[in-house]
Amino acid sequence: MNLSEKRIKESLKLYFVMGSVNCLKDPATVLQEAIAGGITLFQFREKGNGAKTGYEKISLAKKLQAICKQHDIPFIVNDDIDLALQIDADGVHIGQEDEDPLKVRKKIGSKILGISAHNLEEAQKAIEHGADYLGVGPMYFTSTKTDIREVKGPEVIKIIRMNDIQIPIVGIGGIKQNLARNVIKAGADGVAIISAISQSPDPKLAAKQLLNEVEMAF
Ligand code: 3NM
Repeated sequence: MNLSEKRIKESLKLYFVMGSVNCLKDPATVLQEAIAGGITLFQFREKGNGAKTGYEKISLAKKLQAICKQHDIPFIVNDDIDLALQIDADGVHIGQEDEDPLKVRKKIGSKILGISAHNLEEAQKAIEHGADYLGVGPMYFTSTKTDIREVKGPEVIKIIRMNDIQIPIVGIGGIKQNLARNVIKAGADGVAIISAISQSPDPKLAAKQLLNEVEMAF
């Protein structure tokens, strides 16, 4: 899938990110419920203690990808470029500590490339390196990711936008329903969420409420 910048911005509105360790029940069920609630993009992020590897990881990726395909939700793979290529995912998301973005771009061609950035300098570099969108975080404190950077809040997105950077941006980290609005108001095109959806007793309702907050904030 080669999405235009406009379509990428639209699909970032409610970006659900997860892997099996983030879920309280079967990840396929969680994803289906989140889709029913209105998520607009999905990232498979199979990381952390107890994460699946090898065949099990590939098998889960394919299962979740098939669900996304049924509902026309683009499927992004975190970090694992080989997996993204093997299953023909719609894109990849990499962090500052991952593989060189220029090399990744060569490998993935026109697939979507998302890059994590934590400040203006990293944002500028990511754009030079061919990012299609930026994931900026952590917006708020989160215990979902252990190696997070200093929390600087939505202010970082404001600074990036003040420097005339128009690239699609999604805020990530500790975003709950009552905080989504601040992230959009700061200039993000959407919010990326793990636990507020994956750990909710009702992922469909959680997604619906988050989407509503985001849409009201534009
Ligand atoms: N990246 P939750 S914070 C995957 O700051 C990830 O770049 C972050 O999970 C960053 O929505 C984070 O549960 C975890 O807080 C997001």
